[in-house]
Amino acid sequence: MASIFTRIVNGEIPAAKVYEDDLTLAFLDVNPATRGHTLVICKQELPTLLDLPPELVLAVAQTVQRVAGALMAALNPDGLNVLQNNGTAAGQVVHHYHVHLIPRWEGDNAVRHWRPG
Ligand code: DGP
Repeated sequence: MASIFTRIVNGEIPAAKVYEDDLTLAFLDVNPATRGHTLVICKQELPTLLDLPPELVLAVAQTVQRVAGALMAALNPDGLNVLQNNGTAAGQVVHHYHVHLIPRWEGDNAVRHWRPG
């Protein structure tokens, strides 16, 4: 069965898309830790970082950098977390490779209280 993120890629489930290219997609997290919490995925359904070929590692990293810049420009946070979970034991709930971009403001305590999933 296709992952929930593959269903977003295919347009079967709506998402607030932030950026898209041939290999990657960025959209807002449905359970945001802070305002602007965004996920960057590779469109191909691969479970973890360890499963990606080098060209997809690069493509996702480039999209992460691009979207990070856009979030900083749009929301003017004090900082930005880039987080990524691999495997259930590490907190990964959706087993389709993705990177969390979480804008941070001084004193927000957001990630301490946020649990992925
Ligand atoms: P992780 O625990 O790293 O696998 O994080 C999965 C994230 O995916 C979690 O923060 C919530 C988000 N998420 C799950 N289902 C959906 C969905 O259908 N739409 C969107 N936009 N985000 C989702």
